[in-house]
Amino acid sequence: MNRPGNRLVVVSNRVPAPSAAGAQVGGLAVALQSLMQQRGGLWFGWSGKISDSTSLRMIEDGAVRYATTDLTAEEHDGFYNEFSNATLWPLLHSMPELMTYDRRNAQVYREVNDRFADKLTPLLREGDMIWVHDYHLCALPAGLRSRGATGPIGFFLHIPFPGPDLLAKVPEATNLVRDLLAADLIGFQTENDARNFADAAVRLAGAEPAGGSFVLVAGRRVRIGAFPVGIEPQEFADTAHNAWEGASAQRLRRSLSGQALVLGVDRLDPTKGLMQRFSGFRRLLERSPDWRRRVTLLQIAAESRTDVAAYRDLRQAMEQEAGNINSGYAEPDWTPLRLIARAVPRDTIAGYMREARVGLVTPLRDGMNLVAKEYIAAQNPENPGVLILSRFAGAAEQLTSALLVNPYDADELADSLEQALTMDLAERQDRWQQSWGAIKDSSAVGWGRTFVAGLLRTTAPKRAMSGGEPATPHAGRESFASGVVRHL
Ligand code: ADQ
Repeated sequence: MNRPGNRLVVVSNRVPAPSAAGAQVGGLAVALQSLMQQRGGLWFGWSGKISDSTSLRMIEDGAVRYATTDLTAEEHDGFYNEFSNATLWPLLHSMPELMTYDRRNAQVYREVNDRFADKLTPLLREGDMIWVHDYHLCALPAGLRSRGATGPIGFFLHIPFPGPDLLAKVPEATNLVRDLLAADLIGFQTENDARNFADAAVRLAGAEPAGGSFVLVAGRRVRIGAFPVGIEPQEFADTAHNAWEGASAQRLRRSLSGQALVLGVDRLDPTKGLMQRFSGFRRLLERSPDWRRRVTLLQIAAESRTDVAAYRDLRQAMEQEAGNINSGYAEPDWTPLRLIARAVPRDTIAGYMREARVGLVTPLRDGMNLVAKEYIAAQNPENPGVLILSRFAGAAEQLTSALLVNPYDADELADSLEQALTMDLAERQDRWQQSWGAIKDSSAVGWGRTFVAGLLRTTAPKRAMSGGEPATPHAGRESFASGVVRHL
């Protein structure tokens, strides 16, 4: 049932509508879905289908109303594959060497954002609170305002935000920063991302520091804050506990014949550092022959964005390097590296995580990285494994007791693998306790509630507010990056 007061309107590129084509129900969609089911509301975005139809498809499911629209083949290419995933994704991850840029794709991106604004505006009601998600929809806050939306608008970026020098590599980036500033609250995964955005807002988009975490834009106060995304830790722990005893985990265990399992679980994506991870593993086998036959790396890398050239190239390169490592080091009874290039069911992965002596999570750059938190939640507290985590993942700000590494440094990866594989029980337990302590009280739903409450608070003095957000026992952490704009 809809709560009285502010209806929540979530806008995201992919929408987990019950019958959406290609809906990818990841951790975040599940979390937002629980929040939406509790509050009721409208969820708007792309249907996942490609067609020439521009009409809206409406689906009611419990308290949630889904409104989706198709993309044309040209929009799917220019907006989704190109400008979102081949320009903004690498740019915002500070990997401009992977970036392609074409002004025409930037135009298609803007047209799709405008079309979303056109379609959404007539569905809006007085008092709605709009929450826009991620890099596909940076132009939407301004698009909605210019069509008359006056209610609270929040925006959350799930991926990192770079410094202003990098942003300058994409001519449209300045305009997108300006468009985002039409929101009332702009959220990021870490304080560093929030600070970078505040910096860009002031230097490139004419905003003025307004004390604390606020900037002033044409007389309006806009709040910029860090809202680290969480998982449902206890739920994941229970899933892992059960799955570890299930058939899949048992088969994996038998196949290892006592070898230590090192596990990587990622989307197959150039930001996840998969080739560098393989180099670190190769370095371990090269310089410490003792480990041969005693350790196996299982890398599960779900294919994604296969229409983008960099993703296809990465898959080929990974297959080649996995083949090289195996042909160079394998024994008749031992395969050092097992590579699976597809998604594996969530509970099966949870069971594998509990089995793994080492969780290898080494992105070159990552907004948060939920796999790191899932690995911690999956462990047996009596005999936990060790997390090796990239310093460049947002999760490293919270999981400081993991072995933190520079993913580009093959020797450091090999050192950390040895350290993890030989770590005594007391140290493993101590590190795990600290990591568990850092994640156990936050949750994905709590994260959503905290953002929504922050949005209501940010806009409360300006707009009448009839429905407050109840406090939640598992609130997500909220940090309005104290003095985020003070240093400017
Ligand atoms: P992603 O880049 O997709 O998310 P991540 O945070 O690790 O990265 O979330 C991936 C989710 O998919 C996890 O729940 C994981 O278990 C699952 N997954 C990954 N590989 C899988 C596989 N091979 N098979 C099955 N499941 C798999 C983006 C940002 C992140 C940010 C999240 C949430 O890039 O930085 O943490 O959004 O905000």
